[in-house]
Parts: sequence; C-alpha cells; structure tokens
Amino acid sequence: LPLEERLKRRIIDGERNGLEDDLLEALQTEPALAIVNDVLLDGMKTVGELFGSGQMQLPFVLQSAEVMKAAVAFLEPHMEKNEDEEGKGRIVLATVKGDVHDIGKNLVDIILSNNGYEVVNIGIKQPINAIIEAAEQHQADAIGMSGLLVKSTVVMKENLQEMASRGVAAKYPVMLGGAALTRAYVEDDLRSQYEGEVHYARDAFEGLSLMDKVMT
Ligand code: B1M
Repeated sequence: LPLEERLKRRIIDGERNGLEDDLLEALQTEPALAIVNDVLLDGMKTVGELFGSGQMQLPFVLQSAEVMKAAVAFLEPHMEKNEDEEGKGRIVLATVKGDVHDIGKNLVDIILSNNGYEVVNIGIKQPINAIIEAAEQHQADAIGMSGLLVKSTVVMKENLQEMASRGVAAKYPVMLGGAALTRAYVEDDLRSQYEGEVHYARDAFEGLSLMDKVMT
C-alpha cells in the first residue's frame, strides 16, 4: 500500500507495529500537523463509520483510538511551534461529564499550547464544578469544553446554566467543540439563552483563531 493508505489502515486496524517507521517516512514529505489532519483523522472517520454501522465492535474502536493517540504523541515534538507568541492567555480545557472522548480535546490542547496559550487540561468526564474550580484556581481567561456524545450537548447547555447561576458567566468566555455539536446549536440556541460569551469551534484550528479573537 502507498504510505498514506498504510497509515490510515494502521488507525482502522489498530495496528501499532511499524507505526513509528511509517510516521518518520511521512515526516520526510509532510508536516506533522498535516499528517494528523489529512491522513490519521481520515482513518478515525472511517472507524466512526464502521462502528456506527455495526461493522466494528467497541474494543477495536478503543485499539484504533490508542494507535491514534500514540501517533499524535509521536508527531507532537515535530509540530511547528510559534515561539514568539507567548502569554496570550490561559484556558481550562475539559471533556464534559459522562464523556470519555479526548482525542479532539487533546489536539486542541496541542494547537493552543504551540501557539502561545497556556492550557490547563483537566481531562475527561469533568463535572461543571470541577471546571469552574479549575478556572478559578488557575485564574483562567477562558473555558473550553469538549464532548462527542449527543447527550454531551445537553450537558454543555446545563453547564452554561450553572455558570450563569454561579455568577461566572461574564468572567469566562466559553468555547465548545466536538462532533455532536453544530454551529447553529451553539451560536443560535445556546447563545440566545446565555448571558456570557459562548462560541463554537469546528476543529482545533478554528479553536485557535477563535481564542485569538476572544483574547484581544
Ligand atoms: Co465513541 N462514540 N463511544 N468511543 N467514538 C462516537 C462519538 C460515535 C459518534 C460513534 C458512532 O456511533 N458512529 C458515538 C456517539 C453517538 C451519539 O452520541 N449519538 C460514540 C459512542 C456511542 C460511544 C459509546 C457510548 C459506545 C459504547 O460504550 N457503547 C462510548 C461512550 C463512552 C462515554 O463517553 N461515556 C464510546 C467510547 C469510545 C472509545 C473509548 C472506544 C473511543 C474514545 C477513546 C478516546 O477518546 N480516548 C471512541 C471513539 C474513538 C469514537 C469515534 C470513532 C472517534 C472519535 C475521535 O477521536 N475522533 C467517534 C466517531 C465520530 O466522532 N464520528 C465515536 C477524532 C477526533 C480528533 O475528533 O473529537 O470530533 P473530535 O475532535 C475534532 C472536532 O470535533 C474538534 O476538533 C477536533 C478536530 O480538530 N473539537 C473541538 C473537539 N473538541 C473540541 C473542543 C474545542 C474545540 C474544538 O474547544 C473546547
């Protein structure tokens, strides 16, 4: 198979043996981020489709996710860092309560961290209490919540309600992202009911440009 196909297959098959050799070879011709975005994420997309249509069972999805994580970890030191941009702001990042998906959140972490932001990544399944607490403790400038499950979109709505009732809505602009969200849900529905700032980011790059706007 050609290299890109081989890498995609590794994600789909959850096959780690030889992964690093293939990634090193890919790095000869492509920047690390492009490998993630154009090749590996395509593989994860196929995994999602196979799982969604019942052609792939959960333990195999987990294996694919682990290969994906290993690949991102291997590529991370090769990613471009914007050294002159520093101290642009501090953001608390979490996957919301009841949700374990963290590959996207961790990509957002990498992209923001490489471009001048300090990210306090508090992990998965985080209740709003823990998110607000981390924001207070670290004097964050913004809060980012990720969630991939349809039910996480409801959790995010509840989280905003909780932020409003705790009086911290004006303090922390919120960025939301994850596969089950839509721009319309965030920017029409949620925004119209919320007194604070709430934004949608389709991917990690939009997350960065959004933060750059919010922080200025
Ligand atoms: Co899950 N899972 N999963 N899963 N899983 C989905 C989300 C699903 C769509 C698959 C499907 O059915 N086709 C489906 C949800 C359906 C729904 O809610 N209606 C699903 C399901 C059902 C489940 C379980 C319930 C399965 C079960 O147990 N029966 C279970 C849930 C457990 C739980 O959360 N309580 C479960 C478990 C798992 C694994 C553990 C096996 C594994 C996750 C491992 C891990 O993350 N550590 C997993 C995986 C890998 C997936 C799919 C296949 C791939 C997700 C992924 O990593 N994509 C996924 C299919 C899909 O998404 N279509 C699926 C790559 C990643 C980079 O994309 O996270 O979307 P994503 O991030 C993007 C953008 O969304 C954005 O930026 C990234 C790109 O740059 N973004 C942000 C994300 N967060 C952001 C935050 C921001 C800004 C942008 O600012 C704060």
